[in-house]
Amino acid sequence: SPDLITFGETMALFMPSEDKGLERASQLLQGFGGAESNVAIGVARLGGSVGWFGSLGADPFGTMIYKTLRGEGVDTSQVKLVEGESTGLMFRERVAGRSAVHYYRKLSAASKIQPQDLDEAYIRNSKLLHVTGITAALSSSSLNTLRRSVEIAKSAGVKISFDPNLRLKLWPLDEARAALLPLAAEADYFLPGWDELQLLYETDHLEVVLEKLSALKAVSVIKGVGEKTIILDKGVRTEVPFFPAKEVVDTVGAGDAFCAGFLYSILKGMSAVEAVKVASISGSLAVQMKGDWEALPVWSTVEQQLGNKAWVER
Ligand code: KDG
Repeated sequence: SPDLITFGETMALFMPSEDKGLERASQLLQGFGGAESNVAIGVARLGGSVGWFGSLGADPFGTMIYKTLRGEGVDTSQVKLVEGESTGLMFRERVAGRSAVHYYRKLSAASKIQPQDLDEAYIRNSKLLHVTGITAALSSSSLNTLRRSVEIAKSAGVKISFDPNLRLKLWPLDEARAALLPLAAEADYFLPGWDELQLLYETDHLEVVLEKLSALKAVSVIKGVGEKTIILDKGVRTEVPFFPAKEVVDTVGAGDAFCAGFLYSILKGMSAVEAVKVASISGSLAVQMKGDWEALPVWSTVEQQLGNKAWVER
């Protein structure tokens, strides 16, 4: 198996080619995106060994996703292209400077994934399983599959990484909280955003949240506390400033790029703090192009930036 395994839903993505909302657009750009496959592409570009799986429809969009992931060097041996099922779709637009997403994913092939679809040996023989709260939100069978994958990983000593990826378009906050907090408790690496933590823990007091996170076994990496990342590792707290982005074109996918840099580095044996530096560079480069994963960097690009003297750990 690859060192890192992740799974979830990947959808075809359409967005207006001009700076117009969907209502007025005459042309759409076609791509694809999915939090977990974004991470997988990011890790593969950096040179890591990674596999992504999930169900796709046996339709042109499923084929596009499958072939592109393979081309990016992601192991797709466990991907299923399901005959008679559809690949989920999403449309994104910028209206009045704000990004909005419209999902067409109910009853998609991915949301019908079942625990029986998991290849246990594939998970057991990996080093790290990365899952996100989007998979938890898709359907009860998808949530059960996620829980089962975590069980399999744990029983085999495979480490677990968890990004809550809270999507309130997919489920109500109460339900999300009830499903996601227990998953955070199972994780070895917990990678939430500060905005998500405030909703999950119902407080905007950083110290209160840090106290709660200290009770978890995970190394917690909190993205976007102001312009920095806070790392909480066995009670020790470290802050790393965000790597400055030259130009911000599209922030969607920045969190996934961050995860990719972090997980790649952890698998290389780096400390959590060093891994966050790589993550921060990867996240900052990813926002400089349209699309979720297109701008994800290769290792040599990250390495050049690591030598950037103007950017120091505080
Ligand atoms: O992290 C970016 C994702 O939000 C995007 O690729 C779409 O996976 C996605 C989702 O379900 O929102």
